[in-house]
Amino acid sequence: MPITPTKKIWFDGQLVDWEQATTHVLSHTLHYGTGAFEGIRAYPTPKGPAIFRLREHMERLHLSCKILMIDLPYSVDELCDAAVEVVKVNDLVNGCYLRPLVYLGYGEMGIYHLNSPVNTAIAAWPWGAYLGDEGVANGVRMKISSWIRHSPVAMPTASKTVGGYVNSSLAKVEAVKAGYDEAILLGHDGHVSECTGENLFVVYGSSIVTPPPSEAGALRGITQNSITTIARDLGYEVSFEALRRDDLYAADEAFLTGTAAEVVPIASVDDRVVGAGQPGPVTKAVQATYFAAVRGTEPRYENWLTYCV
Ligand code: PPE
Repeated sequence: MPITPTKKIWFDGQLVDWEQATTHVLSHTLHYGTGAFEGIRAYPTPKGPAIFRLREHMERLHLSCKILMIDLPYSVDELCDAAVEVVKVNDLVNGCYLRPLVYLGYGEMGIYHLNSPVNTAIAAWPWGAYLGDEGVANGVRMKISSWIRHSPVAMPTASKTVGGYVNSSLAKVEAVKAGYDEAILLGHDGHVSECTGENLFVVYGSSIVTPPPSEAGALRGITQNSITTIARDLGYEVSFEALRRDDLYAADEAFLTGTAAEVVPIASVDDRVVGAGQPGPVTKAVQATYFAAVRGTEPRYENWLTYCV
């Protein structure tokens, strides 16, 4: 999806012009993929723009770096302050997507990375619905990928590692080329893991099930966590259980969750229509509450917002 440039990017502690936030071709992460990133959204609220679950995202960035043995030189508080500054300085009053990136820069070549300089950037720009407005409203067509998710013994799946997204790109391109909107990846043991940039939920009646991130080799999604809380608050039962491919075909409803994608109904999986092929009542209820929470119109979840005013 195209990027709409804004004015400033936070780069190693300074606000620099958008065009100046560049790196050398011999930056370590470009060659070996050892780096970590986040995806965060800010939304307009009645009290001004607010970033959703900012602290949790910056904590996960720290965890990703710890796992990769990258010494992130900014604290969670400093990164949170920087993110707020980026939203403010770019006048992103209608909301935006924020992309923090920690990468290894220019200095050394060779796989051993502990002597490479660490660079940290936070960019932000307006970004629409990742899987399209039509997908958010009416659902997306999913395909089980021929690529399996990384085995957690091959890649640390709890870390949002730059290089790990090669697996996602392969699956995404395969699905789109085959005429679908998005891919679902099975894990190394054949259980459902996650999508290329989203977690997945299925609904049986009024019971909601999602794969346990650690066992499934999936990212521990912050949206997955928000939806679990919201659904339980709405009175639904939510459990973390391993799912097989045919459990998806048997579902009454299904949806995916992620910061970029938000909450998107699944219309079909491998051309098997999910439920009635239209977003079901449980999906619609959690989706509506999620959109109210991020937009600051559901007071119960106001502590998830960091105002940028
Ligand atoms: N799984 C993967 C593999 C993943 O990349 C994401 C986020 C999630 C699950 C959901 O996590 P959370 O955002 O905390 O609910 N993917 C980010 C990057 C997407 C992209 O394509 O780029 C995002 O949604 O910002």
